[in-house]
Amino acid sequence: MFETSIDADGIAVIKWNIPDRPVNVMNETTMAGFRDEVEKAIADDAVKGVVIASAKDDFIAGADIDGFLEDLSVEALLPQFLMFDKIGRAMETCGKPFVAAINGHALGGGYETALCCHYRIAADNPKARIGLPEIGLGVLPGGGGTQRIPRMLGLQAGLKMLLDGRKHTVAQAAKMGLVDEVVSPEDLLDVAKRWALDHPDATQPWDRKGFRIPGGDVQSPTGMQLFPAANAMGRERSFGNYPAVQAILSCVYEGCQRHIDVGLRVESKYLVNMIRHPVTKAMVRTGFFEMAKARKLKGRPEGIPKAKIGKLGILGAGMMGAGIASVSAGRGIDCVLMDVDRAAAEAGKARAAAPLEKRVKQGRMGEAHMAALLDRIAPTDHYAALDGSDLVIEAVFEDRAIKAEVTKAAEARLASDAVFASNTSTLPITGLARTSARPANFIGIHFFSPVEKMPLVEIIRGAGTGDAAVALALDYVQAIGKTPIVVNDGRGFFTSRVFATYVMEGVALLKEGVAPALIENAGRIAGFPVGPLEVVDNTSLGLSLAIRRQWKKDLGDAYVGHPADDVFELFVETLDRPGRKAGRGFYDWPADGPKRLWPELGRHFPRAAGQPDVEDVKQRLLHIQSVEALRCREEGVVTERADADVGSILGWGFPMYTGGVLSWVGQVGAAAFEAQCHALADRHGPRFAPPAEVEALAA
Ligand code: T1G
Repeated sequence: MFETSIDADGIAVIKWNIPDRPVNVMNETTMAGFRDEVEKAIADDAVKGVVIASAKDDFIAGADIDGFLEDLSVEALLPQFLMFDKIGRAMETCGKPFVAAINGHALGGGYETALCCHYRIAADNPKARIGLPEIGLGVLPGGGGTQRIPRMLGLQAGLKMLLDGRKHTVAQAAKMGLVDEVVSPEDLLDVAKRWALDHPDATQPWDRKGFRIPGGDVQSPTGMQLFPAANAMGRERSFGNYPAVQAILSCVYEGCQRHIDVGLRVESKYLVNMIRHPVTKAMVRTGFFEMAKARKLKGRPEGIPKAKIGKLGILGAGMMGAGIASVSAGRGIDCVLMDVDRAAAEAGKARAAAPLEKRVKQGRMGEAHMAALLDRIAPTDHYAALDGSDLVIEAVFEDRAIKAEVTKAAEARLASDAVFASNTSTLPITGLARTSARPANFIGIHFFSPVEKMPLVEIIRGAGTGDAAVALALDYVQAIGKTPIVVNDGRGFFTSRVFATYVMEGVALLKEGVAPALIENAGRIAGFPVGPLEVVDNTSLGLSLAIRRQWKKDLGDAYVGHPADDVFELFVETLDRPGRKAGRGFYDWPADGPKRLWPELGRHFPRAAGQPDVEDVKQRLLHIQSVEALRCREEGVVTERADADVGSILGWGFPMYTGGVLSWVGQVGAAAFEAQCHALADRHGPRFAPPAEVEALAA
């Protein structure tokens, strides 16, 4: 686990090298081993100083997240963190200099180990990330981070770093003062040893007489101004959905008023509570493990060689087609961007260039890089240019006839193993594949807008889609650096179908006379990026109306109406308020000012006498989506809970504290969720009635 050596000058180097783990992680076993090495070095009179280093590519990746999903007791957890605190204080106060030689990732407890050293030297490794990302896992920097960072950076800068949870590059870390020096990788160990030799009496600032927190203590005027504001900002960002925000504020507020030894105990107790919290379990399971598995294509069909996408054809140079071209060319894929005529194709290429030009202006991309990327996008108006494409994605109008025409013409140019994909957001793939000469190579690859920003891609298997096409689609999504989920066919697939229920429920609430502001704020307080009415303004009421009408036409008598249907008709056909593009929908969207809810909403939907509680509205907006996701699971549209959870969080911002749209059922408790949904169904209609096997479907 540790390779310790002592050189002729008496400098001990303790190298982390945890066996059978891809990175160095901290758990009960490895921390006990580290404690033994540190205690030996401190006790050995021949040792004049100590360098903490790593034999792996990373330095230390922090606490062993594998253990976070176990149901550990306070009695099992607390001693581990108190032990780490003891090691850290021994390193700081034993009278020998400790230096951290940070060769790679130093995250969470890994960076906190470096914080217990008197000096931190980082190798200028562009891949390395340094920071305290714990809040992103639902926990807090409990290895001393909440006590040492504010004492090192000051309360305000310290709180910002702890609440941001960012993983910084070495350059950023040096600029912030998180590391003291940056050297070349080959010089790292020597410079670290030299520092230890040159600083035999090193001490930590907080161990020096008269130490004050830079910028003012907690009870100073600065501190007293800071915490109320920090509290309010914390609440505003999290609406209380993320307990770690409050816990971090409390650790800093309570711990930094006391001696660091006491502060560290305060912190350990908050950490243990956070590790055991259901929100942490949900965030770690979905936000760390499931998303990593999705990025690593865990569901990829077996035995199919990796596909290399050398050439991509894109049909339709509109916003989506241009975005697909931009992200694909950005990852080195040659793209043919086709539209009805050359001018339209060129306009599409210009559309693809726009976000890149913005990045060049911001200094985030070089001119040459942008030019090289754009050179990979070839605008065209003829199908022959598609020859040699490994994959073609159509992003033409949501019109079956147009899609059929381009499918036939494009397939005629493709090799037998090339794949044809539709970027349709709602039309069933199986139906579209009927116009394909090669249904086994026909698949859905559904991007989200804006393509450059949205991390999720939904891959949809039609009834005839073959494994080779699924594997190629997955390899393509991985190649462009996005996260895929794989779902089976159905109207609206998984994402469009479930997300639509959020919007529709918001409109149903409006129609019932619930205050529009209450609806919108409840959506945000539940954790969604924007309220349901704003979502439909952005995506356009006209589109919602058209989709609902298409469903009605396709389903005939099987169509189940929704209270929102006639609201869309009213707004689009009577009131001429189709949405944000027109400057008016449920909101007014003035060109020169902030949006505001249309003041006339109350005239069309008179305010109900008894307004629901915000918790009731939150529950309706969350549960309606989980019920629809359960139905998707029951119908086999999604077969893995992880696809539903990852797809909901990355696809439309389902709040991370829930763990995702299906995990939310588990967090509420399947029995309680079922009872609440039946009560909602009694009050608001059968759309809330959950499928029979809630517990099994949510598991
Ligand atoms: N615990 C357990 N496994 C980990 C791990 C960790 N901390 N970090 C990485 N792995 C595994 C990962 O699951 C994968 O396994 C393999 O290593 C490669 O990871 C007390 C409480 C370090 C930047 O948040 O950010 O410390 O899939 O594919 O893209 O205050 O992993 O191969 O089987 O992601 O090069 C804080 C989390 C913990 C760091 C590397 N630490 N890890 O990224 O490789 S909380 C973190 C990462 C804490 C203290 C608190 C990244 C990485 P497998 P990978 P990568």
